[in-house]
Amino acid sequence: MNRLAHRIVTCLGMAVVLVTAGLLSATPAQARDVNLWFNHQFYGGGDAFDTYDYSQKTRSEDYVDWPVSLIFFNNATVPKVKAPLSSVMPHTGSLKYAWVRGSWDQDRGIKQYPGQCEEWAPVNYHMRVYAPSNTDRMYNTYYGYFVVATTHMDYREGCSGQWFGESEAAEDFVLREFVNRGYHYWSDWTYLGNAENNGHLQSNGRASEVSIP
Ligand SMILES: [Ca+2]
Repeated sequence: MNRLAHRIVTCLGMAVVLVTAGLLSATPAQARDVNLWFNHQFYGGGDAFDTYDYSQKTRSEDYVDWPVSLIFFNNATVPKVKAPLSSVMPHTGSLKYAWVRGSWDQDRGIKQYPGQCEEWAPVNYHMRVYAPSNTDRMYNTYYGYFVVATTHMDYREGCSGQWFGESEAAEDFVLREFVNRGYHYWSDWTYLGNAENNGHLQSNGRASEVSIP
C-alpha cells in the first residue's frame, strides 16, 4: 500500500470507527478520568483492540494503564518492533495487559533503564507492544499485519519524587528512534479517542504510525 492510499483509508477509518467502537460514559474513575473506547477497529474490518492497556485483566476505567499511542503496520510483529530498539531500550518493566483480537495479551515492554533509581538518568521511556500471543500480530485489510503499543515515561523511578506519565513525549521518543533508522512514519496520524490532559497524564489521542517492512 502506498503512502497516499494509506492516508485515504486512515481518513475513512476515522469516520467508520464512530460506528464500530462503543463509547462508555466517563465515570469518576478510581485513578483515571478517561473516555474509554472499547475494541477499536480500523476501516476495512479485521482485528480489533482496546485503546488502553490495563494493570490487570479487567476492561474497566479503574484499571486503565496507558493509552495506545503507536501503530506498527505493513508486516509488523511484536519481535520485529522491539528488535530495532534493543540497544536503546534494553530493559523490561512490570507486566501489563491488553485486549487484542478478543483475548488478553501481556507484556513487560522495553525501557531505557532498569528503573532502580538511576539518579543520573531521571527520564526513562517505556513502551509495551501487544498482539495476540499465538501470532504476535493482528491483521487488517489496509494496514496489513499490525501491532499496537502504549508508551509512557518513568520519571525518577525508584527514587523520591517518582512519577509516571507523559505518554505523548514517550511516543515522540520512540518515533524518533524509528525515524533515525529510516522507517517510514506518520506522526500523530490515527485518531483513537484516548486523549488525556491531567497532570503528568498526557496524550493527544492520536497515534503515530510506523511501517515495518
Ligand atoms: Ca500522539
